[in-house]
Amino acid sequence: MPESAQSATPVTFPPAFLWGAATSAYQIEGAVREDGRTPSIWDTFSHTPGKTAGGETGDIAVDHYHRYRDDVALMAELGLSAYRFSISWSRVQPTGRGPAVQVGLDFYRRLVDELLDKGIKPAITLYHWDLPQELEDAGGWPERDTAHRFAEYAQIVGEALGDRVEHWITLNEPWCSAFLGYASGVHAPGRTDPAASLRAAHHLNLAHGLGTSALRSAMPARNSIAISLNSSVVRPLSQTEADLAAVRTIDDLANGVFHGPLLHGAYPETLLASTSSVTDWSFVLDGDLRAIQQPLDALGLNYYTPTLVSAADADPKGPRADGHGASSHSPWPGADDVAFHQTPGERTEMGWTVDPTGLHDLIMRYTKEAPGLPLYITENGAAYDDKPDADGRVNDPERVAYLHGHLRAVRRAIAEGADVRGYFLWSLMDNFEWAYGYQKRFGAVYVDYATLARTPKSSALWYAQAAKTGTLPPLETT
Ligand code: IFM
Repeated sequence: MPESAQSATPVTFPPAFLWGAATSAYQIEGAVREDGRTPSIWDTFSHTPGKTAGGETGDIAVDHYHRYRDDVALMAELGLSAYRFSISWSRVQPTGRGPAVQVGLDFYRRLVDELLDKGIKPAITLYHWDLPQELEDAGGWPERDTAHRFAEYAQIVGEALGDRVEHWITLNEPWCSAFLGYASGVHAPGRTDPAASLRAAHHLNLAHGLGTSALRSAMPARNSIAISLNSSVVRPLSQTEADLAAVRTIDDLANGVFHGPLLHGAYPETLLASTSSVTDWSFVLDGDLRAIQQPLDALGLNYYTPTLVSAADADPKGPRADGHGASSHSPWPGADDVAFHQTPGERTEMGWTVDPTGLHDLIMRYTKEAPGLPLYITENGAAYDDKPDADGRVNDPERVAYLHGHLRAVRRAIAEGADVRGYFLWSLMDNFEWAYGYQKRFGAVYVDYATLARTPKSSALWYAQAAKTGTLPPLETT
C-alpha cells in the first residue's frame, strides 16, 4: 500500500515525540545590516547579478528579526513542541573570528527565552550556509583554518546559550555547502572547482568534529549534539552492474563522504578511488579522522526526494536531472560516468518527486548504519504554488498529503524499530529559497511578501492537530 494511502487505524506517535518546524537565519531574519551584522557569502552571492531568481536577496526576507515574538506566538498556537533555527555567524562574530558581539547574541537569547516561555524546545543549528564573507575572502571552506574558526564560534554560542538550549546541530547539509557552493556554484560562494569542493567537504567534517568538542567543553553534558545531513536515497535505474556501480559512486559522494568519517572514522575506499582524478586527498592530515569521529548524541536527517541514477549513456553531457539547480558544472566530482533521471510520480513545485518510501528507507539505513543513535527528521516538506482564496484562506491539500505520507513513513520506521525522536517540517513559513528567491513556497504558514503578514495554511492547521494530539488527523478533515 502506498505510504500516502489512508488507513482506518489511527497513526499515533510516542508521547515524547517532538513536533517541530525548521527555518534558517538567512532565509527568514532580514535585518542584514543591523546591530553589527556583516555580510555573509549569501549576502554577496544574492547581490551578484544573475545568481538568484529575479535578483532577490535575504535583505528583508520575512523580517523575523523584528517579528520573532509574533512568530513564536504563532508556533505556540500551532502546538509546536520544538523549533529548529540557525544562528547567523556574522551577526555573532562579524569577521568570523575574535570576540562576540553581545548585541548579536542577545537577539538569540531573547528568541530562546521567548520559546522556552511558551514551552517550545529550541534546537539550534550553528551553520546553515551563511559563512562570514571575511572567511570566504580568506579561502572559505577549502581552507583548513575555517574549521578552526567554526570551533571558536561554536564555543562562543555554546557558552552563551548552552545553559538553556538542549538540542544542538553543528552543520546543516554540509553536502550543499561543499558541492553546490564550490563545485556546481549554484549556491554561495558560487565557485566551480571540483577539487576545492572535496577539500571543503573535509574541512566541513573537521569543523563538525572540532565544533562538537568545543560545544562539549562549553555546555552541560545533558545537551544533545547532532549534525543534519541531507543524505540521499540513491536508487538504480536497473539492476545491471553498471547502474549499481553508479549508485555506489553517488552514494559515496552524497552520503559516505560525510557519514564515513563521522560514524566510521574513514572515508570510503570507493570514494577515494572514484575521485582520484580530482584530488589525492592529501589535505586529510594525521589526527583529522580522530577529530571528526566525535561521539554523536543524535543524527539529523533531511529528506525531500530520492535520487535515481544509471551509468551514463553515450551523451553524458546531456541535461542533469539531479534536482540541484541549473549549472553546466556538476556538483558530483569525478562522477561524469553517472546519469541522473527523474523518478516517476507526482512532483512538487521544485520538480522533486513525492516519495515517502525514500524517507522510510533512509531512516532504516541509518538505524542499521548507526545502531543505537537517536534520529531526528530535521527537515522534510514541499514547495507548492500556494495562493490565498477570496476569503484570504490558503488551502494547500498537496502539502497536507505530503506531510501525511511522510509522517506515516516515519511511524512505520518506528514500528520497525527505528529510534526517531522528532520531526521538523520544512518550513515554518514561506521564505527565501536560496537561488530560487521567493518563488518557491515551502511554508506551512503563508507569507504575503507585500505586507509580510502571516497566514497559517490548511497544512499548518492539520499539522497543529497532529502536534497537539500526537495522532495524524485523517486527510478528509482538512
Ligand atoms: O530551503 C532549504 C533549506 O535551507 C535546506 N534544505 C532544503 C530546503 C529546501 O530546498
